[in-house]
Amino acid sequence: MAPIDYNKVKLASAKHPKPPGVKFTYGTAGFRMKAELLDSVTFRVGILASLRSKKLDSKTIGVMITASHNPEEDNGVKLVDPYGEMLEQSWEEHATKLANAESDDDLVNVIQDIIVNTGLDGSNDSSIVYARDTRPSGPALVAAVEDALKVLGAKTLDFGVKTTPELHYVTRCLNTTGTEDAYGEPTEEGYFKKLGDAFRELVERKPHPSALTVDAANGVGAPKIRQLAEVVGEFIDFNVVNDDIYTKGKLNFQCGADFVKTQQRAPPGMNLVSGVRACSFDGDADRIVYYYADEDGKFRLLDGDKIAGLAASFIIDLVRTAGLGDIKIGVVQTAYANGSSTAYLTNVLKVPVSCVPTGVKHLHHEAEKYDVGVYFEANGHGTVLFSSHAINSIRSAKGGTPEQVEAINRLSALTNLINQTVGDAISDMLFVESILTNKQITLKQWDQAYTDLPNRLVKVVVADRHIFRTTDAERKLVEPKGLQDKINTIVAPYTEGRSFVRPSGTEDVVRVYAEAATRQECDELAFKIAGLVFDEAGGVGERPKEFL
Ligand code: G16
Repeated sequence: MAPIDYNKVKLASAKHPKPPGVKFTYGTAGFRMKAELLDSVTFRVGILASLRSKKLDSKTIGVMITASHNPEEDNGVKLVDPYGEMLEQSWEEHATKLANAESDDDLVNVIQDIIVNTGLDGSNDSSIVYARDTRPSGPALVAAVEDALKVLGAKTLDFGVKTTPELHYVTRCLNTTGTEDAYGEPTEEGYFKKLGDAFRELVERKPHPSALTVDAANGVGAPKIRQLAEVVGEFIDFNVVNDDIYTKGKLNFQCGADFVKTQQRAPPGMNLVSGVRACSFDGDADRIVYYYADEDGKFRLLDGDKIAGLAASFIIDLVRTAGLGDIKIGVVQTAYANGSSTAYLTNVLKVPVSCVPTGVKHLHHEAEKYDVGVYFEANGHGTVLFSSHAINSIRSAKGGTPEQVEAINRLSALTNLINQTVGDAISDMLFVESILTNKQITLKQWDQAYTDLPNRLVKVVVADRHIFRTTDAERKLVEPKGLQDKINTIVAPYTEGRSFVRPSGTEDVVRVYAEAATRQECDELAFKIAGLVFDEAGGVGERPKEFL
C-alpha cells in the first residue's frame, strides 16, 4: 500500500509524450490505430489498468496489446476485467480522457479526477497481467505499459506472446483460483489442458473427421495451434497454412478470417478443392470462420452465423435429451447477421434472438441474460455463456437413462471446452469439431441448415467517420441527417433487400453492409449505397467501384 507519487508519474509520462493534435477514442475493442502513434496511449492504459485494479480490491486486470484483424502496421491496446470480460463500459470514458490529456500535468489532473469520480483508493495495491500478439511493434508498446505499471508500483505478470483469448482466460483464472468459481490453471499449459481434456471427453470413441486445414493469418494462432496439436493430436490432424510470423508484412495480408469473410474466397495459395475442410483465424486468434469447396469447386463460407446455428441446435438437443428443460437458451447477433440465419434460429430452432450493436462487449452482456447465451458476430467472433444456474443444473443432474447421462456429460464437457470469457478461435474450432464429430456430419451437411442470402461488406473511406451516428442496434443512421431516408429509397425495390451503414470502431472507415435475394441484386445494392455514402458524406480517395 503506497500513495501515488505524482512527480514520478509526470517524469515517466514525459518519456511517453502524446502526439499533438491526435484524438484517441476507446473504440469497439480498445484503442486501435497506426502503431507509431500508440506509445503514449499504451503508457496511459497501463495507468488506467492499475487504477481499475485499485478500484476492484486489487483484483488482477488484463492488458492486451493487439490490433487483431487490422493490418500489421496498426496496433492496439485494451483492458480485460477480472472475470475475463471486456472493460466495463463506464470506464471507457476514463480511458479516452487519459489518452487525450495533452500534457503531463493534464494527465495527473485526469488521474486525480478518476480517483475522485470512482471513489477508488489510490494507495491500494494493483495487479496486472499483460500479453501481446506477434506484431513487430508489440515489444516497444509493452515497454510503455511496463513503465506505467512500475511507476504505480503494480504487481505484474508478463504473459508473453499469446492469443487474445488466452489473456482473457488467464485473467479470469488468476482472479478465481481457490474460489468456487475457479476457472482453471492460470498458465498456458492449464489453458491447453482444460481444452484438451474436454475435447477428448467429447470425441473419444467416435470416428475422427478428416484433417482440418487451418489458415493462421500469419499470426499468433500459428505457434499456438502447434501447441494444441500436442494435446489433441490423436483425435484431429491440423494442416496449418499461413503460419509465417517472422516475415514483415504478412500478418493478416491476403489471409485470415477477415479476408475470407469479406472477400468470400479462400486465401490465395490455399488448395481448396472439394473434400478439403478449412478454417481461418484472425491475427490474434479470437475469430474463426470455416469453409469448403462444393462438388463444382465453388467456395462455400460457414461464418459466425452458421457457427451460432450449429452451436444452438446442438445445445438445444443436449438440453432436451438431458431433461434439463428449465435451462433457457438464447442467441445474440448483430445487424451483420444474415437474414436467413435469423429466420433459421427463430422459425426452425425456435430460440429467442436479440440484436445488439457490433462489438463483443455488447453481445457478451446480452448473452448473460440467458441461462445459455450463444453469441456470434457474422465475422466469426463469438462464444457461449453458461449462467451459474445452468452450470449448477448440469452438475447436479443425475440422468435416469444412459442417453440422459451421456447428454449431461457432454454438456458438462462443453462448459469446459468453450472459452466463456470471450470469442476464441481455438476453443471455437474444437467446439465445432466436437459437434461435427458427434453428429458425424460434413461441412456441407452443416451448411444445409439454411441458405445465406447473398451479402456484401464494403469499406468506404470518408474525411470524418465520427459524423455518423446510428440507432436501433446500428441498423439505422441518425446522422448525417437525411442519409437514412435516401438509403431506404434505394433499398426499397430490392427483393429481401437490406442495407445499413455504420462507422467502424477499429478502422478509420465507414462500413456498408448489403444483402438481397440474388448475388447480382446484392452487389448492385452494395455499390449504390457505398456510392451514396461516398458522395454525401465526404468520401476520400477513389469512389467505390462496381463489383464485377
Ligand atoms: C473487433 C471486435 C468485434 C468487432 C470487430 C469489428 O474484432 O472485438 O466485436 O466485430 O472488431 O468492429 P468494427 O466494425 O467496429 O471495426 P477484432 O477481431 O478486430 O478484435
